[in-house]
Amino acid sequence: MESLIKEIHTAVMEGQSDVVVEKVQAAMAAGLPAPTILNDGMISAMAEVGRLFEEGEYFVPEMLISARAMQAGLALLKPALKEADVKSAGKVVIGTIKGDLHDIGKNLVAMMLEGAGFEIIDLGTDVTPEKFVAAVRDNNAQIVAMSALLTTTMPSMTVTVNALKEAGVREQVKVMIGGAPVTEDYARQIGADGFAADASRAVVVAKSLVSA
Ligand code: B1M
Repeated sequence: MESLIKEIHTAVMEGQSDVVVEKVQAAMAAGLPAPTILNDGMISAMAEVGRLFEEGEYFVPEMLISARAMQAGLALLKPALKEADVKSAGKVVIGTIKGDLHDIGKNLVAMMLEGAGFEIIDLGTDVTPEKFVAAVRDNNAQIVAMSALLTTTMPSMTVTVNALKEAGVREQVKVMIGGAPVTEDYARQIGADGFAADASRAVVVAKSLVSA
């Protein structure tokens, strides 16, 4: 039993999706509880990936393939996790800002957040302020997460923050932003609650925002 969890852990760290699928199926068939497989096998592996990334031993490609491997395992666990009533870390509405089609970093952030137990409502790319507002209302989200890769699309983040205020929902959500040209200073300037420079930091920031 324990060795299956270890094998899942290693396969997530090494980004071996097919092995993760095979071992998660075996663990479920062996009767291991879904939260144990998730927490001890997968989330702990992603935490390790995040640590290795911060230490410069893993790079974006490794993080991305680990995240994909985790997604493959998560897809199998999802129905069982619902039954087991695992408490969500919070709901996050995420999207790449209006005018911007870059989604690799945003997807990575969404995957890492999902891996850390957040429920993700992914609005995709080129997301208008109106769509962000509607998604916050419809889903009763705790966090709005915006990504921008172009200096020309960054101002849409301010427009979205203002749209949340105008719609009267700004007080019920925390806003976090990121993306290559985005900075901590910029986040402060536009009245966002948090900024993260990369996907592993995004998990830390999101956790601190929901517990604040
Ligand atoms: Co574009 N592009 N691109 N591009 N592109 C950049 C961003 C650019 C820097 C390239 C360059 O000139 N050196 C430049 C922007 C210049 C600027 O504004 N300062 C640029 C440009 C100019 C353009 C076009 C305008 C080119 C053109 O058509 N003339 C055009 C715009 C299209 C549009 O969006 N409207 C365009 C198009 C494209 C492609 C479609 C071809 C493709 C995107 C494919 C896709 O995403 N599906 C593309 C790509 C691939 C890039 C580069 C090469 C790589 C981006 C990437 O995926 N990085 C990029 C150059 C670069 O960044 N060095 C470039 C990997 C990814 C994992 O990192 O997205 O930074 P990143 O995400 C990181 C962090 O930023 C952070 O975490 C992630 C993981 O660590 N993060 C967050 C991201 N979002 C976060 C949110 C958070 C927290 C952290 O909280 C909510």
